[in-house]
Amino acid sequence: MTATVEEQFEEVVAHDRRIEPRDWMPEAYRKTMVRQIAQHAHSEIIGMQPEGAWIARAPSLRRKAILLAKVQDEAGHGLYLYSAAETLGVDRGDLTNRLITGAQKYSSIFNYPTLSFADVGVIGWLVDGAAICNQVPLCRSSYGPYARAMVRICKEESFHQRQGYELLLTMMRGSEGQREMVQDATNRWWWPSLMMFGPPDADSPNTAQSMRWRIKRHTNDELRQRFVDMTVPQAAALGVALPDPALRWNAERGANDFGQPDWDEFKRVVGGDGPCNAQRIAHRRAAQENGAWVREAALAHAAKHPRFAPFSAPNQPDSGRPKVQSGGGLA
Ligand code: BYC
Repeated sequence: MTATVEEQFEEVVAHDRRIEPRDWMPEAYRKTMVRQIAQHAHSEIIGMQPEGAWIARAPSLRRKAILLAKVQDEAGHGLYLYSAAETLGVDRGDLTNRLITGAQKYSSIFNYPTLSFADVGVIGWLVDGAAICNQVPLCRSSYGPYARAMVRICKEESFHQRQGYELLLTMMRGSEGQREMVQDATNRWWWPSLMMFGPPDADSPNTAQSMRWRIKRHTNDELRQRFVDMTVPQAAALGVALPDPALRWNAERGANDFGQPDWDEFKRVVGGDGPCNAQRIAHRRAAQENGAWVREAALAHAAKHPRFAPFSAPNQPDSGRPKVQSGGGLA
């Protein structure tokens, strides 16, 4: 008896193989993937802003070059992720509109301000550290294009985390004022970093289904615990205190106990009412509007020279344009 498409889908997921763009998938799976990948892409693009604000004020040419490279990597991550989303039949222009109209979310973490250059180091250490914890398991996510994008992204995130930690180590060897800046930045970014993993499992409406589909490989709370356990010895080596009086080693569990972030604050920030939400969206909207002429020029050029036209996404209706073969010739 031949298997139904549903059975084939379940079989692929159950055996840890990958769902590819041309495979049949349940509509709810497709929607979940679009939601998660788009949110992730938006986070990378909005995430350029807090650190980007320090490029022109970096304290040395070396620090400026490192920061510039990191922020450029984030743009690249956004682009791989929008490409992965397009394999599901959505259009990146439409996704950007959904971001700037508030119809789609981006990570809460990027709605906090960067007040000193120590924030650049702490973002690398804690925010990229949390991103690595969350994203390494996503390299085994069931949707092929997302899992593959994640492999490269994680390699780059690892460089980002090291650059942040190295900056902080340098500052901690500096003046008393520099050590205070590092401690202050750690105090401000610690709780928002814990929020990056999403709400507690009991309040996470999407986790159970995403785990069944092997989109997510661990729950929000499991990853948050892993992040805390990974970060505690790093903080000790650096000589900074983590601002949580409840944080202590629990020998019985073989893990750290720790306090809960302010989940009301999380809801406010995700709902659009964080310290920098309006500024982040206004900046992104201005970039989209100011770049309109570039997109128009690119489309006009592509219309005149069809071999430069973008590929049509497999799940989209054929655009009617001549197809480009892998060798570059027209089909
Ligand atoms: N912020 O049921 P849940 C980076 C939403 S960028 C805002 O647990 P799920 C970097 C969630 O979307 C890293 N919203 O959801 C870049 C859902 O809302 P909807 C970004 C959040 O999807 C530049 C609702 O709350 N990483 O590393 O099962 C510089 C309920 O949540 C947040 C990713 O995007 C949040 N923190 O799990 C430096 C990773 N948390 O859509 C660094 C990929 C939850 O139902 N994404 N929400 O209305 C994921 O792993 C998962 O989507 C999440 C949430 C763990 C984030």
